[in-house]
Amino acid sequence: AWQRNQPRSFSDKNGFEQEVVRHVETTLARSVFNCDEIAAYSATSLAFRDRLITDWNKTQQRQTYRDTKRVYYLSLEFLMGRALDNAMLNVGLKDAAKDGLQELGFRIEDVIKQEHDAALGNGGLGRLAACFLDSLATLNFPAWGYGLRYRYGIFKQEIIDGYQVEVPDYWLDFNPWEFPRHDVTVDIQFFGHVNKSTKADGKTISSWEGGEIVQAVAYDVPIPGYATPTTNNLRLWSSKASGGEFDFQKFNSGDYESSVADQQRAETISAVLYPNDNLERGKELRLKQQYFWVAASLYDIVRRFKKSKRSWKEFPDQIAIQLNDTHPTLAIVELQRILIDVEGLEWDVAWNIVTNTFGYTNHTVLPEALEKWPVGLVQHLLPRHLQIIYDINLFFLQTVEKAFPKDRDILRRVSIIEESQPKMVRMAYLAIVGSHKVNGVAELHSDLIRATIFKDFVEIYGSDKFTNVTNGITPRRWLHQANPRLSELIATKCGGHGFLKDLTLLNKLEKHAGDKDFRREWAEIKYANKVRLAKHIKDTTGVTVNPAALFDVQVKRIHEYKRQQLNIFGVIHRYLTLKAMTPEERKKQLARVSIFGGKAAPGYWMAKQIIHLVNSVGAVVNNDEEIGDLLKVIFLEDYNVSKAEIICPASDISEHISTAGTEASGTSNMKFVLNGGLIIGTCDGANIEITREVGESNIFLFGNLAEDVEDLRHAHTYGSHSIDADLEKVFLEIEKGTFGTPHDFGAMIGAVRSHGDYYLVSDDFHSYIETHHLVDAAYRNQDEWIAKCITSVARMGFFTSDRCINEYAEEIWNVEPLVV
Ligand code: 26Y
Repeated sequence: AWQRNQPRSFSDKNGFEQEVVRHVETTLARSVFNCDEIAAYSATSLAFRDRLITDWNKTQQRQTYRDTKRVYYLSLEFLMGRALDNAMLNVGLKDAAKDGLQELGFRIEDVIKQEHDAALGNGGLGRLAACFLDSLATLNFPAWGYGLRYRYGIFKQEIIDGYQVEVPDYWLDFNPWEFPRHDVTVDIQFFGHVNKSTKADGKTISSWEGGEIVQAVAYDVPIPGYATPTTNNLRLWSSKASGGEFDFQKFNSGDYESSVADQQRAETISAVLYPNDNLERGKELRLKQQYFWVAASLYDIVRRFKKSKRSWKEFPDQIAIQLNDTHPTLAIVELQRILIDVEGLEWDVAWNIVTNTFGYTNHTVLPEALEKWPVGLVQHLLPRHLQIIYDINLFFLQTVEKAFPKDRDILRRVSIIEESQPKMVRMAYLAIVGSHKVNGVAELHSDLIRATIFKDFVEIYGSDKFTNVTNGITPRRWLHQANPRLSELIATKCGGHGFLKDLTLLNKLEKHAGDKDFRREWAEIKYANKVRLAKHIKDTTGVTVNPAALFDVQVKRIHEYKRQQLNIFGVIHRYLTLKAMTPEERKKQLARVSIFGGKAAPGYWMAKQIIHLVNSVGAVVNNDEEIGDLLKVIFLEDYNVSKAEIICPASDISEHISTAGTEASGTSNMKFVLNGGLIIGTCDGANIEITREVGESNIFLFGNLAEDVEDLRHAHTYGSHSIDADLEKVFLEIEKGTFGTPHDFGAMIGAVRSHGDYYLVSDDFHSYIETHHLVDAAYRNQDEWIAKCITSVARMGFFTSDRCINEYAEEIWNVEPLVV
């Protein structure tokens, strides 16, 4: 008899084991007696995937049936990391899987480690998108993510002779978490020309014709919420030549090679994630990626909307689209094009729909990260879109002119088209004009964009259009999954694991900060986490570090504004100070391990020099017998999400030391504090709000304030600029050749000494060193240190991405959860 092939489910250890064995024997076609860790990982993932499918189908059916408003989060980056551990925890069956795997002869940690990170992002912006998906599902919001299915994620970093080497990250060999939807495809047009025609009623309509077509194929990834059946969808587009495998005309006429070449050219679009973080390079292929992804996503969204047979004016009541930075800004133009050219709506009616649909999140004030595209390039690739951009700009400038008739300069300043040579399309301005809300990602950052880069727009639209939503992180991955023992300990004081869904419940910990036994257990867990990281350090670098030393961590993308150079100069200063001591004095010093990690954009030469200096200092310090355990300098290769899950729980102090006013928010600062580490930081980004929550006595702040940066820079350039005396000693030591060929580091020193010290390294150096002395002193009093850590964790409730998503839902999207 015919049987419906139900996705199999299980709810306990035995059921899990049966499913694993079934997948090993059938799906993988292997024998259970010949099952290695990779096969165990594959079968475990397939078993959990089957479980997710049921919930996923139900969620999608319910959302379609109820037809309530949905959120679409458009992001070129989703830095997901591993999926298996997360899936097991979210469905509440990790313990069952652990026992089941043990009976089959495997340790669950080893099985989890087999999974390749899904590394479809650079850093903070991409990881934020991943945390948001987790919160959206956990809070039962009807929401989809839309992104690109890159064949290569962010490159793998190898350190060879102290230098970064990039290795391609081919990750799709076996990916059980994606479902190809070969039936969900969209034809995407590029190039061509615009045809104008006049209809009988005298209306002119434009149509975009000719050019070439590339096909977008959907791949769906289930996003399970924590302790809820809601399972949302992340749809990633992959590019492929249209018209099947080959161009058959060429194929039959014997032009086999060029047919293959066409195919490859089409596949190039979704081939690789651009590895620049906060650094715009203006590559044509990137603009192609942006349009390809945006057009496919909008086609999909509009198709779904049309099925509901509602009138167009209801579009913004049914759909909210959030733009993760300016990367998807073309969506604004594309929706306007669909509405006027394809659906025949009047310009004003269409524009009203568009602006009520979109929200735009800004993630940076750095000028080098603001996207601009040459008008000529847009014209060539997307001729109709350029016309629409010009029309949007024209109507916008007309309203500005009416409102500010006396201000001649404002039109030039706010124009979407920059009248430069060549002319440029300013994507951030287009995003503002086409959205109903614009938000920054931390209070200081939102204040800064209102006061600086978007000041004119605040004048034009009023301040209500500009808002703040301070970033957050998911406590499921960043506490429960990364630090299971701490999560269990917290649960004993917070009435179970409810805090994972309502992070403010952490405040119940506060009254236990003085409890001796609790502190001891807390300290034991931190120590165990440090032992685990020490082992990772030993395995990957060969260096032995003492887990009893103070672990000082700075892991994030390498960028001058994040000031890893300040950190390493500080480390050299510490080394010189230790060297100058007598052996007796040295014995009294606190042992430290300085841990760095992070990738440099392949074309960012200065960032690569910083990596080289860290490694060169490590090579000297780590082999200095006089120093021994007192100081170790480690550069951890290939920092990524799964490494962060080992590193964050093991930190005593982490560094968030950007030049004030440059780091929009930062999110790793939140991860470290949530894992019971303290931070040393500048008054920048979310550090300021973290300070407000945890209290000034529980954070080590230093350095100049954002409001003083401009004057200091001015003084460097036009006044005299004297370098801090201790920093100068560090420079002289580098120049003596203590850390290898001094020439290698000439540019780094020159940037501070002779090129205006744009990032204020010298201005902040003294304060930085002094503050590190305070850290040492505080760490000596372990009882009080642990109390600070516990108190800080107790006060971190605000920084969950759940709070953040609820704010977006209320203030920007106007969507409600679909209660299960
Ligand atoms: C235009 C292109 C080159 C580009 C590509 C990636 C520009 C920017 C980016 C990535 C930016 C990014 O990751 N920004 C970070 O966003 C985080 C989440 O809001 C913030 O916490 C962090 O401060 C900010 O640097």
